[in-house]
Amino acid sequence: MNDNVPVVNSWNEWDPLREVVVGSATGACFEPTEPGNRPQRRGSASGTPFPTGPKPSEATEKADEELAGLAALLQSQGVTVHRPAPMNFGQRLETPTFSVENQYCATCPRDVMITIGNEIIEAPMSRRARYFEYQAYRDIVYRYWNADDRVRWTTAPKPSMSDAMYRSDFWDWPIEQRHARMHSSEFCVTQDEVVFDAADMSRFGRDIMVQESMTTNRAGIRWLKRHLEPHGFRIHPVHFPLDYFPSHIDCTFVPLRPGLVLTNPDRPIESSEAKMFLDNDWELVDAPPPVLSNDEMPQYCQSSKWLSMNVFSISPEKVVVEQRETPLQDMLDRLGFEVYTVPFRNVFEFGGSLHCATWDIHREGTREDYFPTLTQSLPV
Ligand code: DAV
Repeated sequence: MNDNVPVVNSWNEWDPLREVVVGSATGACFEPTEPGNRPQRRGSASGTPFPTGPKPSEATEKADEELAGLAALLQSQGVTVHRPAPMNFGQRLETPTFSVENQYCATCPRDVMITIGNEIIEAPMSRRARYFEYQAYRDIVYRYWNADDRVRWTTAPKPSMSDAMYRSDFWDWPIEQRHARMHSSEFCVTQDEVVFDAADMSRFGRDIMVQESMTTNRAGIRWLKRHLEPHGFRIHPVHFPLDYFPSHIDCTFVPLRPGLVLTNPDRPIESSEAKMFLDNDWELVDAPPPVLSNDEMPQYCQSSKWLSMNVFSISPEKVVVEQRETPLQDMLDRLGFEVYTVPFRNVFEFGGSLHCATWDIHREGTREDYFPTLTQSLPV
């Protein structure tokens, strides 16, 4: 690696990948019902109670096999892969402001950890069961932090996660009420404390998109603005008004290389927010329909069928897509990408697909300005 570049260095979602963390399903528990989350079974079992406690070893073993397959593919591309430390997710949490029966897993580092240039940020998180998830990555963070004093490390303020932080009736709102209230971005977390999950961010060099969602509130976006803008970044809140349950941006708006974003046809970006992309000659290309319907997703999976577009870039030319998503593979092939595939459906019930299950720590490249019209419009 080039000695002049800090060991932590990742400015966008697509530059050539050198070091990454791939999550693990080992020791995972079912996500508990809590004010920030109401897990439901899918398909014919919907309506029957959601299981609690540790996931069966058969499920975690199948997911771990697929995660190992992703790790092996990345290694074969010359990428250094790290894995999270084991944690006891079955442990009940009792804190001064909340308690929860068990924790979740370390399958989706993307939700908790983010690299912004030479800085690692640990997100506050929005759910009780995920409050301590950052601990699975602390050994990794310390290794980088000890190795290079140019590495910045920030842990964002932890919210109380007390009952008052949530709108407890959110999950029962009828769809009309949800529609009416989402235009003021009212979801299950209130605006009183700083709340964000790292996966609501998408990095485009100087510019970072942050989705306002069930997992990221306006105070969270304000915190990111105040923290990052003095260091030369621009934070852009983004909204996808047809998504009634927005959580994490990476099944909705997925940049693949400079000038190209994979978009979700069910969830177009707010038109005023599309402007900066169109003004700077970015193409927004809709993903094809996913192979599975929402009802066909694995029974305990809480994500939508749009996990199909949760792809992971090895470089601006190479992208990893879930093995059975052939319509998307064909489209990316036509767009000039070299498409790599791995089976990953057994990971879905652990919180996501390929982008969710990774956290890139080192990509080649530097911070670039992909939106020159924004810079030109700055006062001189
Ligand atoms: O579309 O269901 C899932 C994101 C998982 N981390 C969706 C978003």
